[in-house]
Amino acid sequence: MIIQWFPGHMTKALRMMEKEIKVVDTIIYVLDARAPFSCVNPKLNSIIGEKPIIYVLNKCDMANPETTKEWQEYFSKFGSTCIMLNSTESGTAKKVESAIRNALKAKIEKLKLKGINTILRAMVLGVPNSGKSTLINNLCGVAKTITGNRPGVTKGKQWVKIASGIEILDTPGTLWPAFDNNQVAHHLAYIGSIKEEVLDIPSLSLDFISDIINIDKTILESRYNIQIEPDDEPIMVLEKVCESRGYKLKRNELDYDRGAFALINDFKSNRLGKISLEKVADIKKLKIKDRKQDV
Ligand SMILES: Nc1nc2c(ncn2[C@@H]2O[C@H](COP(=O)(O)OP(=O)(O)O)[C@@H](O)[C@H]2O)c(=O)[nH]1
Ligand SMILES: [Mg+2]
Repeated sequence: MIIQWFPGHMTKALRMMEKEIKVVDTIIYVLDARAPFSCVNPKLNSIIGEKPIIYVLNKCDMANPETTKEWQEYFSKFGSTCIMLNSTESGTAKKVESAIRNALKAKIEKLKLKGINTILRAMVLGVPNSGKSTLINNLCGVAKTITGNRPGVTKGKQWVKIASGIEILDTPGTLWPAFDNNQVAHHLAYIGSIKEEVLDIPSLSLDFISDIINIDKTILESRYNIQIEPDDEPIMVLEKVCESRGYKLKRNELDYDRGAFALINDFKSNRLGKISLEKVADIKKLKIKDRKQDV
């Protein structure tokens, strides 16, 4: 299944980022820990330029902890730092705040010598559904202060004060016009970064079955109480899921669509356990070009 999704509002968002980047001191790059490499948007490289980057491996509660640790080491080499977060958990804000202050230490020191107490500005970037807004809400806590639109820029975009001297800008999730490869597009679809309406879920679920079996077939066996044989085609696995769950139509036919949606939703809702779709060792396999992070 070929996946493509780059609606017009994303081009608009990229333009907004291009404008705003001028007043930004650092980038907070939110990646879904389950597929961090696929979350790196090659379109953003030229916008970010040389600004320091704080990578956030978000949703780390949904990913394999050892794999996430490897990704943390990997991304630390490219950014100022890389932190692992569960943005739905309170108290994670401190990690981000100190990462910002660390990334901008030199600037703060320099201005302090001149007696200036500057405001540090960070722009939050990431693919749709990576958890940008959740992270910002967490950072704001109860003391959410909307500082209002900055003059001369698009309406609706707001800088939010998160701590003394730190302001953050949320941005709409952005993808890129053509996916580097179809595996990347599939990972983005599984983690919910691509609008469901443009996806053929029954067909996606077959690719998903084959990808999950490659990681560990017992994930599906234990969740659906089924037995997967080595030569089972994905469609046979889907049938087993439908049988086991009792997803039937009239005349006892299997309800394939229901089974397909159940599989995809179970992954999205973390009901299949902590799964990382990508490992650092897979980068060569993903054959992703045109990225700062390419090895
Ligand atoms: N389990 C878990 N869920 C998260 C985390 N961060 C965000 N979410 C969920 O992911 C979904 C998308 O989050 P949202 O902040 O709207 O993403 P955005 O599109 O990047 O702004 C929401 O259902 C959040 O509750 C996290 O760290 N762990
Ligand atoms: Mg959002």
